[in-house]
Amino acid sequence: MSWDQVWIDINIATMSPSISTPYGAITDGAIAVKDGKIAWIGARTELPEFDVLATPIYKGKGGWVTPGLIDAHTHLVFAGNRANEFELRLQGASYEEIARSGGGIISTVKACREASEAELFELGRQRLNALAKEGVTTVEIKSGYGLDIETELKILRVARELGKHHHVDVKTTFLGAHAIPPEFSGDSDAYVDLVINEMLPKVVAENLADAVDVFCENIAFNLAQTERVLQAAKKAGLTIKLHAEQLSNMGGSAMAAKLGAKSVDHIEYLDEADVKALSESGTCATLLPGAFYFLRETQHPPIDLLRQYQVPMVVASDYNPGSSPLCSSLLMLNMACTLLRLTPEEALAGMTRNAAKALDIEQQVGILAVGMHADFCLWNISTPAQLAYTYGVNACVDVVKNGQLVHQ
Ligand code: DI6
Ligand code: FE
Repeated sequence: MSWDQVWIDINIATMSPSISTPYGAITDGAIAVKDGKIAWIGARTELPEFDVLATPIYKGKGGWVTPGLIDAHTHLVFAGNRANEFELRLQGASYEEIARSGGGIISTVKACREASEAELFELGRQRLNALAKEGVTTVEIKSGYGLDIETELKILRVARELGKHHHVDVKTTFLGAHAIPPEFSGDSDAYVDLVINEMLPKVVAENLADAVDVFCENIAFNLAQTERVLQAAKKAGLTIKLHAEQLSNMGGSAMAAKLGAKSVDHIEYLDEADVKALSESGTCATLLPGAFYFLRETQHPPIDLLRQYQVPMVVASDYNPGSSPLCSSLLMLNMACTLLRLTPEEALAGMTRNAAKALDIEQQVGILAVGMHADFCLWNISTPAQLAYTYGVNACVDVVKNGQLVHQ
């Protein structure tokens, strides 16, 4: 066998559903990499003969290898911060009150309109580095803090550039319908027209987005407006997803599921009929424990129903300055368990296998199996549950992206 590298002295949480052990685990395993892909994976004792002198061999000191983590929902390109609103909320104001009085998303929009592409790039790069240090190898980044043509395109260009200049793969999502900008206050339909007729065609022409998202909520866009945007996105050949059922049940999830959305995100207020709709359409349910925590939400997403109907659960950071200023994927694994009551295995699946489904990249990443990208992390842990159990001492030892050892 001629391989580019071989990993031994490792345990492997493959997260593959075709291996029946918890975490799809292979203890005392080995991985061989060739041309950026996994060429062989299995028990060390079954590793075929190979040229040990000509092949770099990496020893994992008995740690665990997992698929590279995938943060499938972030808003990490933004300027400014909202610490002042954090203080207001601690004095009693609600997130919705702040949003209605021109703060909230709109205050970040002002900062983003003023920021240069270079400034946004540098801010995004630092945040991407923080996620990468914790083993994230793929991230989704949304626009939505521009709300005018120029700034929406600017944010998406920055997100694309980040992907080109960083080992972390970036999937971009156009979220022009995130909030109603002040210029269109009182005429949200006209803003939706702008999103559909002017922004979207430009986004498509420049190939700036892989998907389209909408914030369907009583403080943002109603069901009919949301459907118009998603239909237009589908027509343009983009995948669709939705911020839905975060603060109330607007029916967005069921509608998006019917349109074939890849995921619906937040979903604290999802009901059983909605869950059924997701399971019928194969739509993922993205849980965002950081926003749940930071907004001190008390309505829990219906985890038992999602399990019952076998809807793939995704866990993501929702990293953003308003509702989840927490730039850590590992922290989300912990919160998904402590706050939302996922098992550590479900949480890890939510940041690997299921996150890949939500981003439509499950043929390449998300599990460790022959033919998949060699995209994995080595952790200094003695059991995979430790990833969700503890937080603060970063156990990520090595990251391999497309067969390349990343030095960070
Ligand atoms: N839901 C959220 O939690 C974020 N966007 C959204 O649609 C919040 C964005 C912000 O407050 O800046
Ligand atoms: Fe979000």
